[in-house]
Amino acid sequence: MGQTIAQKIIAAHLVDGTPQPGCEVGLRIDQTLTQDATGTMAYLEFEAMGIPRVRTELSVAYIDHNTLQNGFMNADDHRFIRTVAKKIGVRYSRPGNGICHQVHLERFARPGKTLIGSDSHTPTAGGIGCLAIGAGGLDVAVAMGGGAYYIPYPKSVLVRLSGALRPMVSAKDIILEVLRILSVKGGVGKIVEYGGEGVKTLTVPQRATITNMGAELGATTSIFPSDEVTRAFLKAQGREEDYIPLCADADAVYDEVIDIDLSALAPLAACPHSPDNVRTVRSLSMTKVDQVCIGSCTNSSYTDLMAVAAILKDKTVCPDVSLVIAPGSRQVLSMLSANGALTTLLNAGARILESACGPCIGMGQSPNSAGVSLRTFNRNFEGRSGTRDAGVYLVSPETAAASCLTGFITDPTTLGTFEPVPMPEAFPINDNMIDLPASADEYESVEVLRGPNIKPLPQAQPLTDTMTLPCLLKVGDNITTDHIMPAGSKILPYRSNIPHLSQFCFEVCDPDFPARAKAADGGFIVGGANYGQGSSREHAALVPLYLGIRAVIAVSFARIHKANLVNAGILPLEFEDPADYEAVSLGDTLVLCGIDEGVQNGRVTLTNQTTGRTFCLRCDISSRQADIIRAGGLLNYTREKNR
Ligand code: MIC
Ligand code: SF4
Repeated sequence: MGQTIAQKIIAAHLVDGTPQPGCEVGLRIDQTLTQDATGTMAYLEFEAMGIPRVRTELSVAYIDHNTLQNGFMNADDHRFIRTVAKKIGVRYSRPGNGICHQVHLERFARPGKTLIGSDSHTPTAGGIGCLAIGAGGLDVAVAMGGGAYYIPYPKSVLVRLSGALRPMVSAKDIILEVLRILSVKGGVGKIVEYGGEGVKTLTVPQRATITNMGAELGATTSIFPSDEVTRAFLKAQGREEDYIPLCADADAVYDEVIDIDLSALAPLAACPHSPDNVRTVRSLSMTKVDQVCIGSCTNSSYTDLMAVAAILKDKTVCPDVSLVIAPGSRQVLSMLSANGALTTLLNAGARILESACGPCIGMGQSPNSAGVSLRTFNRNFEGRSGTRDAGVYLVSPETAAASCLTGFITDPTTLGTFEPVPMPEAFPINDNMIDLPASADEYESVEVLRGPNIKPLPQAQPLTDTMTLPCLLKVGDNITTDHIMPAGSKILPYRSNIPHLSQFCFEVCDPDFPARAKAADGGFIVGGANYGQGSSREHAALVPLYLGIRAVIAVSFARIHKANLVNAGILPLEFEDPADYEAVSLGDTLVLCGIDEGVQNGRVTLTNQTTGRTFCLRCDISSRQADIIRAGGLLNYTREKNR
């Protein structure tokens, strides 16, 4: 039987397990990336493992999330990451050099390689044919140390593209269409592959927009073939030698096939507050707009911003609208500056932000009260922008640009046609903002500089066979890691200070939760379907651990968060019958029985002491994960194994 692209890369990197659905497989990891909001923790964890130098082919530390530098905390964290990276053998992409996924795509990602990153949008590199997966910081630390990365062997989905996009319809509209079809839960446990005749009409940055937002499907990753378009992009980035061709076998078998005719697509928007709440832009044309933000790892490439410049040329942004633009990398920004497009954007009234995540993660530019914000980003979860009652719409750069001129959500195809922006044959290459690590002879003398904001990691409690504890929080479906552990300019600087972060845990859902949890001295969280969707931040597990959470009982989990719970030593349990979710209320006393065996055989009994009802929970973890839970988390487990 033929193989899919992902199956080929997995087979070439398999170090443990059986490659079939339902089994867990361990993969050798060629490359890792971290960003600063998750990186501090990942490097502290790497240090705690006692391995002196990284053992990957390439590891890069990016600084792109925490760049406001309000107070000393961010600057201290940057300095820690810079010095620790130098010591342990990691390249360091300085603040200002760009967003991790954009820079990695430009300078490092390679077809056929495996990459894990402590950021959920690591699959961006799937646009170049790399098997790129988002993971918690601890998993990245283990991979940096040469350990395997484990995933449940995924099912495969083929999205078969035909035709070509009409002018002013863009890659963002393709992935929004996939989200409309599959929903934010539709990709869980699956790898989404793109194929069909339409693939060759898409550039690498367009492909990367699509694989980037595959994270919003909950997919393990998304991947495109590596073809002549890939070769041309690598050549333009001065690294044609990184090219290898890669495609699925003609007789590859997929679990699911979705057909999309690119020529039939219209501009789409994801409406508040979920990336799968998709409607046509045309149907939203009466919606008045307060803010437009262009950028993020989804849509801030050179061609994206050139398309925006073409639309804004010799025009002025509507007076009611604030337009901000964050170019994805210094390479992009310098190209816009060299060819005059930056002046076009400035003359139109754009406010230019540094090449970083910025408003995407609530680092400034929160919309006005009840404001409508159009963003070319990938997430529009409630409160993520920093304004709780704002409505964020996710759109393409073309729709964003058209709308900031009219002040209403505007279908860009109504503007007439513009010359398509060609892909450059050669990008200007300048890696002087990527510092190389110390050599094998020098690294021992490098001093790692730490700031006072770095606090110790919380420790998991030993597992007991029975736990009798209260339900400290009950939440609904599709709870995101932004609900569990919000980010934003007030909170993000404390990513290496779990005690401080804990005050904000579940702030959007129930601000009393942290105090209640502390007073209770241990308890459980009950959640609905797709609990923990969104980011890879392991803080969404470490902070509940610090607050005494011993198990999360949910209808179902998002992949990365479930792994992070296990890595932190928290039991992830699922209702065998989803209807039993209704049988637990906030404050009920819950008794979990048979945990010792349950982590091994997959079943734990729950008795609700308050109501007298008893029912079954699934403990759907691998035997490796059971050992991790027993050891009190992945760090202890890895230390024990390395002893
Ligand atoms: C995000 O987009 O939510 C983030 C911020 O990039 C996160 C990582 C983090 O929380 O630091 C992600 O996507 O993993
Ligand atoms: Fe940064 Fe936003 Fe991309 Fe996350 S989604 S990496 S915050 S740009």
